[in-house]
Amino acid sequence: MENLLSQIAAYKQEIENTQANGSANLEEYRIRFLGTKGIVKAMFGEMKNVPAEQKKEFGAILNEFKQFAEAKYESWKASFSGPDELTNEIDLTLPGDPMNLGSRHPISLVRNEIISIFRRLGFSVAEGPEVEDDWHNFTALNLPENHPARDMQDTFYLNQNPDWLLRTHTSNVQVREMEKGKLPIRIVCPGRVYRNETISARAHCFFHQVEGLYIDEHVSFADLKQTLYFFVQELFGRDVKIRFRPSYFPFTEPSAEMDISCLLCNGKGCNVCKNTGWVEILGCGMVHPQVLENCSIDSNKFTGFAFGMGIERITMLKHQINDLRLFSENDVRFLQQFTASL
Ligand code: 2NM
Repeated sequence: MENLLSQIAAYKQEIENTQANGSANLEEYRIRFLGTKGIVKAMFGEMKNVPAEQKKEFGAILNEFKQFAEAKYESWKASFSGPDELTNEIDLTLPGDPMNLGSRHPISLVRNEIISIFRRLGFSVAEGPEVEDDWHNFTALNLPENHPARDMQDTFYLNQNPDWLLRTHTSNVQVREMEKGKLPIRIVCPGRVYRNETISARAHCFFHQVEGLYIDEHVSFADLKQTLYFFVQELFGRDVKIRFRPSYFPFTEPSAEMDISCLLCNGKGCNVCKNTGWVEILGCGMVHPQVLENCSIDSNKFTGFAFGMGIERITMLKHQINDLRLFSENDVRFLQQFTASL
């Protein structure tokens, strides 16, 4: 009995000295003193070795010891309220796991680059519908009723209503801007366009364009040349040279195609420029007076220039990509090669 009492006193001293500094600790304490194989249980087990006349006294001491151990446990546990307990399990100062970001599509990157150059020249961005009516895609743009571009072969018409189609260029946006009647107009129109073509390395049923339009009093072909020269110098570098070749579009008069000196061979001749030293990058011209009149703009007072380019074509030149289909297959091994510089 004396022996047991001094043991209990020693345990009480131990409990008194135990410092609360974590939930792992707390659990250790619970198992050591209050667990099914713990000290309190073991001391109660000693009861059978105590002489009968001392059992009552020893029982009271044991109960007091048990309550003491339990009270210590409860007060200690209460001192760890939720979040504090968590901080012992997780180091909140550790850096997070890095998230894998995707990369921008090369078409988006080049489109953004083109837009930012024209923004610096005072152009703003305009957008419009991809499902368009005949007027905004063709008629207003001076495409005669029997023009080959209207052929079923080239244009996707909607089954429900043959007056509706998928736009074949983003000029529909420019028509809509002109119809608003607010002049001057200085816009670029980026967007997706559709043509009914057999898919190959050089043709697809959809692709992307940026078209531009500038209408004001006294806008001249010289303005067109200087604007586009600045544009290609910004996009391809100061050393790039340009040339214009006469061309034909129903919506411009005069019309031209613009070439730049070949980036790959510096004009010496290679397979990209087919040994000519030049590569075509866009079509352009002075907006046809009939187009202005179709949009209720006085063609005696106002003139304008317009241009259009394929983003795929420019991206292919910039990155030496030889198959148009790569842009729509979305193979990450292709897409990851283009970092978001813009
Ligand atoms: C091109 C080439 C030349 C053009 C013309 C117009 C509008 F609406 F002003 F008449 N928009 N885009 C144009 C002119 C487009 O793409 C090769």
